[in-house]
Amino acid sequence: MKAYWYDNLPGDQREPHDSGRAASAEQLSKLGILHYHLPSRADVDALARERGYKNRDEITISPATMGAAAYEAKVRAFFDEHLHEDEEIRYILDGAGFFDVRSRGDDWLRIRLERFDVMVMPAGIYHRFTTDDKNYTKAMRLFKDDPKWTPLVRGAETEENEYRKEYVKMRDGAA
Ligand code: KMT
Ligand code: NI
Repeated sequence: MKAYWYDNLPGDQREPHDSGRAASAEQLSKLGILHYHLPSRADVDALARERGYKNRDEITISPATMGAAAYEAKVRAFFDEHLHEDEEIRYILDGAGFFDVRSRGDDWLRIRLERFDVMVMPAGIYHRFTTDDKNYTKAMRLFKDDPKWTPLVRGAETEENEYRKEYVKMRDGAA
């Protein structure tokens, strides 16, 4: 795991976009994000159990598994800023990927996850995802409840979403 401020420069989303300014574990935890490196699947199962997760799936995001056109569409869709109404865990099984999350000041923090990295993202945080320039992420997605897994794209409606409001209250209280 490596975290830094996104450079906001134009160019392919899959490039690192590293501004050179690192983000600390403390900054991430203040946003409600937890991260671990868990090479043992049993540890991931234990984390899921402790946090009350019932569902999981595995996804391989690559042109080889999805087909080139579907892959490009998926990568674009994941990069559309959104939130979920439930906490979610992402466990990278192979390859790597970037999660961008919004800071308190509404800037992008980029989190690079590699094999065996785990991230717990709180409900209501605005985020987006992309593969890197190797175009390959194999990940386990763990979620508590099926319907709440739906991505809600940022807009006037999500600003009024109760999970969003709850998250902002938590985040601003933690500062
Ligand atoms: C999300 O919540 O945006 C995703 O799950 C992206 C794909 S999982 C690596
Ligand atoms: Ni998401």
